[in-house]
Amino acid sequence: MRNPPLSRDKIRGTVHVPTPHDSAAKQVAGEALYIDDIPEAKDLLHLYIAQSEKAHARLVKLDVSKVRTAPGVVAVLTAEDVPGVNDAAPIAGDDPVFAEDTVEYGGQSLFAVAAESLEQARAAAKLAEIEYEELPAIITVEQALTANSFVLPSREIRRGDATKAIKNAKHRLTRRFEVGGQDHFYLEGHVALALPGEDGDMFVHSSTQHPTEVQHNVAKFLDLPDHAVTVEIRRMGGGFGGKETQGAWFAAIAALAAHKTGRPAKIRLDRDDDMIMTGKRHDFVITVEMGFDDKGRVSGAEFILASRCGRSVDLSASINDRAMFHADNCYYFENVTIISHRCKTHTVSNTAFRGFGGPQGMLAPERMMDAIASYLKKDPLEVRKNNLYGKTNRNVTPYQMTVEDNIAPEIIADLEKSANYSTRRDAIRAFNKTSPYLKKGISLTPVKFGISFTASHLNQAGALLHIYTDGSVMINHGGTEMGQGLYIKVAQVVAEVLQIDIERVKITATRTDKVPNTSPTAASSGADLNGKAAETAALALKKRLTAFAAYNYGVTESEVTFLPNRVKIGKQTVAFKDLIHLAYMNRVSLSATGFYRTPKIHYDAETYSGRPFYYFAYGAAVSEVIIDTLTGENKVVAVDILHDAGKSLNPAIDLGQIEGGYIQGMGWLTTEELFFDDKGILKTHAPSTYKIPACSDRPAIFNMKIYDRGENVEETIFKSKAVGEPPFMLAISAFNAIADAISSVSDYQLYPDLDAPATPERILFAVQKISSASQPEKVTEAAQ
Ligand code: MTE
Ligand code: QUE
Ligand code: MOS
Repeated sequence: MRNPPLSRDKIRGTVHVPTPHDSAAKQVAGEALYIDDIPEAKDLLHLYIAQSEKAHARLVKLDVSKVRTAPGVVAVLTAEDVPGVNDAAPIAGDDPVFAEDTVEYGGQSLFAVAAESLEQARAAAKLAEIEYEELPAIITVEQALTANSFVLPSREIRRGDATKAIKNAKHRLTRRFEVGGQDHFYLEGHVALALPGEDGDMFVHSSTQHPTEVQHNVAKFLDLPDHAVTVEIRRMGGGFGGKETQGAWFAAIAALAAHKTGRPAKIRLDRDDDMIMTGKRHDFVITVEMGFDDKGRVSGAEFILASRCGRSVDLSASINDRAMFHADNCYYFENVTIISHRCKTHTVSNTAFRGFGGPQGMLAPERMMDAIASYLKKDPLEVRKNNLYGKTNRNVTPYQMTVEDNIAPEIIADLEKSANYSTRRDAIRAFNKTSPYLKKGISLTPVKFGISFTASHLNQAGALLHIYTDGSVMINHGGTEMGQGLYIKVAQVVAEVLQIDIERVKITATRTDKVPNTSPTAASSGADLNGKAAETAALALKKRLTAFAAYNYGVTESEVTFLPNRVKIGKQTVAFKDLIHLAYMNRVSLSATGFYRTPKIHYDAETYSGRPFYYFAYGAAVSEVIIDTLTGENKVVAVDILHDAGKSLNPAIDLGQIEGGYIQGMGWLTTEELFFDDKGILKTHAPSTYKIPACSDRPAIFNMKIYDRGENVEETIFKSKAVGEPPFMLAISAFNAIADAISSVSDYQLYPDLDAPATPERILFAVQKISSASQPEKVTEAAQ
């Protein structure tokens, strides 16, 4: 065998190297294919869904006969046409795809029209004769609490005696605040394309984070075994949690149309329909009471977290659990009670959204730290530091997990310094003294976010790796790509293990027939789980190739070394692709699967105790804002972030996640306001009334850094940490900075009541309230 060139010792795109997203150039050029870009077959049917106009009503009449005879209509699908089970819920079996006797939210699907064109389907849907008998509708959390309306029983975590500790504390404060929901506003709305096959088989392209669940739901809906249904997703135009469960409804409808007609069928929601029909982040009403000493150290804390779940369970159990698990954030609360109410309302069923309840839970202690600091006339950062988890004591969470990897103190200290926190805080206070209308505010908030699905069984993943005879490699795994860079990270892992350039590694669409029984790509664990599964597969092939090389060249296995794009075997060196070809000629299998399950985690869902998380991801942010006290207008002007990604798999991707997460969190807490009228109808269902951050809202000063001492103490994939969700919560600093700016109006004597999102309207109200309050806020000093 001839000697290959030995020129290059650097391989492109291995781990820890900033490597561009595999789709970036294609996305910019418009060449990346989404489901709606797949060339349409001549006989493709287009689907439109007719929606309920009432939040809660009995369906007295649903007559679709005029729809059936409308021009272009090929089929009309109602609950009666479902051959299997009329449900596409993830867990509880309570999400009918088509309404039966009653409707439980405005926008609920009544029936679907399949026509030659979307325009025809939409026009025909209007011809249905529908009569409702309206029933009393519960819309808000407060209404649900009054009516005892819950989708699930209330839950509680309790350690020590919080009531007593609060009573005995020198100071105590109570706060109530509302936290709004959030629409996912992915660029690509929900979409599914179903292609009928032989024997009743069904192939579905679905924009989903959970292809396996779509497969199960389509199979159940059509009364088919799972093996008859294949689901594929190459990429989503954003998911953010919104495509974890509810994409199944649309996949099921497209599949039913294909099943009934034998023709391919597509359903694609436009923006308004997507916003009206599908679930969002849970909004919460939160009450917190804390007792504390002169230093602001909390001795007792009581949280009541009540969320709007909507009409069905969806993932509300896990979401509200995660809210409870993050009500501590980075702080040790010795005596603590966390109560969670899961309210049933006649609104769309709320679902996963980046952070998965964590952001809502975490806002509670972060608001309280500032309220306490204001009350004690201290720097909020000092109060925070007085409450941080310790390294060896004061380090057990309310759910009995020991915080072993606490780097919050270091991250906070580094950021405080690099962002010039105290100097800027002083300068802002000086500015506010002389500026009558414009007021500035600043805040530093930390994040500690638990990594792993709290539903422990989901912490598993599989991968499939092929090497072809030309030395090119194909990797497939159970994770889905929604823009977060999972595919490139997993390809980097394979390139690293096999020591080959990333260009040799083909990343292929996620399909249920390649890797079965997958978990949703969620809980930020996509790279942790699928990266490990891919590593396992690559190591298996490497081991096989090593054994073959040793045998073939008559050396020991320890004399076989994988060098960049080549393999050293004894004294010889052969190109990777030549070794592969040789292995094939000698009948060595060049395909392997890999499997991974997260170790160490265990947790008792009944008592809320154990180790639900493999580890924590940390970060901290300083945000500086300016508000106009005459108009309520506001702007985040400067942001400094220090975020822990462990040993980052791909610093370029991770910085993108940090920036995107912060900005999305900023939108949630400042401009994005969902408004349901008193009949429960969503009035903000388009960008005209629902404001996500624009490019111009990106802070002019935006310093982001990955914590360079970061290294996962656990054996995660190349010591990296999950990064998808945690940075979202860094935006809490923007909200608190706004509150700080408002507080300046009272010369920092009062801390404002401010609900999220801090829209100009709310800021204006808060400013007015605080300026007119002549009395200090109502607080009770404990009798000593
Ligand atoms: N980034 C982009 N660009 N698009 C997305 O839809 N989803 C977020 C986060 N980052 C999302 C994203 C959410 S909700 C999660 S759980 C993680 O990515 C999922 O991907 P990962 O586990 O591979 O990080
Ligand atoms: C974080 C998450 C998820 C979670 C738990 C977390 C998540 C998710 C589920 C889940 C739970 C039970 C199921 C299921 C999904 O749990 O995204 O299908 O049966 O989907 O801590 O992000
Ligand atoms: Mo992310 S909310 O776990 O999809």
